[in-house]
Amino acid sequence: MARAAGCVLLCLLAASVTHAALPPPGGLPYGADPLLDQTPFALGSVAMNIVLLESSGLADASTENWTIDQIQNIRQQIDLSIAFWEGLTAGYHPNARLDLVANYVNGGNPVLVDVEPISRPSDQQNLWIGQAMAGLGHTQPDYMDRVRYFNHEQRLTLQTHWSFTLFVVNDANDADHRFANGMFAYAEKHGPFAVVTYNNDGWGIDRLHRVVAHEMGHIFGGLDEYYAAGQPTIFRSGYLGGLNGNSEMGPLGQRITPREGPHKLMLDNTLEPSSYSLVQFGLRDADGDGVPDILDVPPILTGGIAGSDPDLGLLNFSGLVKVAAYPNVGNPSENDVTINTIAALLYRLDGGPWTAFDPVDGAVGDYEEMLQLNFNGLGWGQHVLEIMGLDSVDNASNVLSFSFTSNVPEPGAAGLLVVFALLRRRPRA
Ligand SMILES: [Ca+2]
Ligand SMILES: [Ca+2]
Ligand SMILES: [Ca+2]
Ligand SMILES: [Ca+2]
Repeated sequence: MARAAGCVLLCLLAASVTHAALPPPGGLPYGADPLLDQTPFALGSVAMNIVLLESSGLADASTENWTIDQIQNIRQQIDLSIAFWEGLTAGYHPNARLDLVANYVNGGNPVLVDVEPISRPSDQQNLWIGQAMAGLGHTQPDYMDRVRYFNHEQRLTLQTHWSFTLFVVNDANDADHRFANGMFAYAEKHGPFAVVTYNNDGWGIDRLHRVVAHEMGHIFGGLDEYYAAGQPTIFRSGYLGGLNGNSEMGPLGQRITPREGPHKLMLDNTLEPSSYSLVQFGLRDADGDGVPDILDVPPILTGGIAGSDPDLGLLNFSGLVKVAAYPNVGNPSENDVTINTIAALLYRLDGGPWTAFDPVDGAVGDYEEMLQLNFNGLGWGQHVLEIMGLDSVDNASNVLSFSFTSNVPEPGAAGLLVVFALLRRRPRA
């Protein structure tokens, strides 16, 4: 959750709770479970489902009513949060960058609920989250599951890799701009949702973007760094299992000066994450090549010679190339996932130039591709065939290499022309 603005006592009240990109083939990142893996790291395209709650007055007195101006302010602030987050990955390979899709649910209109959320303790969120999700068609017994199903549905609709929901609660008339138990902004780690209010204690609407940016840090696996949150430096979090090294709480629970200073995203909502937070979000590129570690895993090519005839100069290769996922060391109970896809298949003959060819299904872009290469009429003598695959962030697979000796008499040039024509023929879907 976000640190309280102003006074330390309020901090103590606030206990811790815990697309420009290509669409994922089949609707899901490789290895991902629809409900379990919704925001494992801050890479790829993310549906940010924004739900504003409006009290109907049926169960509680309606003390808050959204105005058009307020909603406009929220949109402006969320745009700033998105710009900040996308900026964190701007230096990465285009197919590795974070791409947040602001998805204003219900046509941007507030969703009706019977309670007045801000007048209740935040731990009664099941009342209004459950009803809002039911209104959007999700009625699983557990209200958290309703959000997970909703997130996945939105991911499929928007063709994003990931998905989470941001609930925005109106507190314009509330005396302290906090829920009845002192809470005001919090998120579930790795999703499925975050909650903010309009003013968030003393932060105010003009700084909503900072509060939203902080809560998104939790969505992508980050821990709080302020002392009252109780997350010491020895805690680890995120897909990479990064240490909470900039925490104000030392290993023995003592208060310490944070290593990289107190003005950081997960400490006081400053728009500058500590280096530790970045690792928790999955934003580490150890070799500095623009491909973050989580995606810097080469695809794996397997295969062999499926047939050959030296007298005809005939050589057939058959194989499979598939992406590989970085291990989810921080959350072993969740899946190893990647957003990488196979982007190119290449072969070369006798050390010549690498030449692209199509997979068996006619188009690259899946997590795995079947390969077939058929040579006919290779000329007399020894030949070396090499094959490899590239993924969407330009990782090269292992290279498979095969030697072949042809008995076809010279000249073989005519035969090579035939080969080229075969290779470029695209199967029809
Ligand atoms: Ca109302
Ligand atoms: Ca209140
Ligand atoms: Ca790298
Ligand atoms: Ca394919």
